[in-house]
Amino acid sequence: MELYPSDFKAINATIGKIINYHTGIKNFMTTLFIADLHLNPQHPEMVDVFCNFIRTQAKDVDALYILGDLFESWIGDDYETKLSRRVKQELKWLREQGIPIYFMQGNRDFLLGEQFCALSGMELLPDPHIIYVNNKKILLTHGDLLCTDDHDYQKFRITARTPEYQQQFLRKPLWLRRLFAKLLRAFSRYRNKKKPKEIMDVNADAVIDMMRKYDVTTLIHGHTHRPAVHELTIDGNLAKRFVLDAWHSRGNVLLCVADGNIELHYFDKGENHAKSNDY
Ligand SMILES: [Mn+2]
Repeated sequence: MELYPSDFKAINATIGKIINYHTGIKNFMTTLFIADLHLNPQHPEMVDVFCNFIRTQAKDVDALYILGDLFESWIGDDYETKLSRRVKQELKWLREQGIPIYFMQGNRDFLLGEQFCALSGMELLPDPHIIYVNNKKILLTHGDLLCTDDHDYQKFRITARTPEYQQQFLRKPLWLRRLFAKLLRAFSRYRNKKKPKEIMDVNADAVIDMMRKYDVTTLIHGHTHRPAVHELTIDGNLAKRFVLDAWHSRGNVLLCVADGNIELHYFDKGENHAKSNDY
């Protein structure tokens, strides 16, 4: 009888499953968090990094959380592009491997809705949202809600998140939506350049208010593109705020591992779990 490498892999996987079933030990106890990938057709190399991340790092974990701005822009689930099709296929593949995928909308892709989520095997989460990982209570948010010093943006956010605004926008023809998104992006880039840098970060009181409201000592978010672990004290308790980085020229993922530790890892295409020192 001749055995092929793929046979060995299948046998190994089966034996692993049998052992895990009988011992009750799972060999994967890791939850992944990513945000701010800003995938767009102008940077196909980052789409490759994402696909490679899905096929390697994400395929053996407990769950994958995408905390917003997966796409640089999103004008409706009915607008399919080469990029959105590829991302959908990758996510669907991951879901078929048994990995639950959760998606929270960002400020760029807040129109990504139930339809795309269903087709790609993702569950849509509200923002903010509480989860429990390895008995640790964690609050998840994209991060833009915390930037309360940016009054113009918060005003726009309230309007843009109403069903009326969204329905009205989604009823427009695709060419008009595309044009609108382009103009909006140009305006926001121009405005953001003029805004002081502090305004673009989270407001310290907004962070404490949200963590107190949800009674948590762990918060994970993205949006600001300022990766860090912030330690703070809330009502006498030590709390931590984990901030993800954007996927500028490489990917990054927060790993919540079995012992409750949360670590940030950077990686390029083909590189797995290359731990970074700059976090
Ligand atoms: Mn964002």
